[in-house]
Amino acid sequence: EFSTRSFNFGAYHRLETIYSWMDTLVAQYPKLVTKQDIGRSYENRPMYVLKFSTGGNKRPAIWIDTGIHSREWVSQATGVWTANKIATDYGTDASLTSLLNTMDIYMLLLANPDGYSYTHSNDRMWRKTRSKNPGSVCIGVDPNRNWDAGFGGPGASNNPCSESYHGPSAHSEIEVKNVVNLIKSHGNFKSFISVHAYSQLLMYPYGYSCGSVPHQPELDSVGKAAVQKLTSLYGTKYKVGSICNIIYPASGGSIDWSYNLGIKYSFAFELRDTGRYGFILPANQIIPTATETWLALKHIMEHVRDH
Ligand code: ING
Ligand code: ZN
Repeated sequence: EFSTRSFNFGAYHRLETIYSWMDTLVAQYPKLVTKQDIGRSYENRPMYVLKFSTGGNKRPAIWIDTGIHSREWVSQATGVWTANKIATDYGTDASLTSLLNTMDIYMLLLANPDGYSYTHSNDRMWRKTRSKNPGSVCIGVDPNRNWDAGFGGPGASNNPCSESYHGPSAHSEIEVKNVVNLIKSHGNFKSFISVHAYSQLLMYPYGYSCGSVPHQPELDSVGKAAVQKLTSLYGTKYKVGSICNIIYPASGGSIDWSYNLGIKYSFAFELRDTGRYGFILPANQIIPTATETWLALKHIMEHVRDH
């Protein structure tokens, strides 16, 4: 219905628009991009992963998810821009091209599709999934407290009405389970990057503990170098550190789970801004945010490729 050339990357779009844009991207770059159905959401929406691959079988891979919290709209919008950037730069950007000659990139642009739909139809500030909680009138689980990593520990709530409700059990949320299944069955992910907003942070594990992970020095130096590149573009300032030390204790987060599974290069971004607009970041900041973030993503991916 539209070519990727006429798509407005500087606007926030509804779920259906993003899903149909994904089809045009696949149609335009069929040798590079495929769409994989990883299962359904609680409300039965499909969950699609874009796979960027130049061949091979289960090559070492990089995971990027956006929109696990539905109200963080600049995350999903950055994901869309980034997917387009990967497709258009392959073959012209030497660094990205060499990366894709040995590795695959997987992107889940709408990690919480029910929540995203709800932020358009009912409540712009919805964060959680939309699953029913038996015995409670409150809806939804925090999908970034639901992973099997310190599940139910500090920084998560056992109250279904809380914005950080961890859910009845680890991976109770089908949206989380679908990702867990893909990552585990693939078995060759080297990096797991989850994109949130806002606060301008680049974080590594752990959230469930304030102690250092074994690879803390390497993750910290990769993160700092990535952020230096991000800042070089427009001067946007970022802080780097472990989740627990730099933001707050948070158990059951996705990158703690991926790190404990053996995916060393596990990172989480908090994109713009620092609170002036917060979740309601004006659309004219989407492209600048995505463009600067790309420099950091590329730095991390290059480090993963070369190590
Ligand atoms: N912040 C994240 C949250 O889930 C985070 C911070 C990231 C915690 C990664 C744990 C792991 O609370 C937002 N804004 O959602
Ligand atoms: Zn978030």
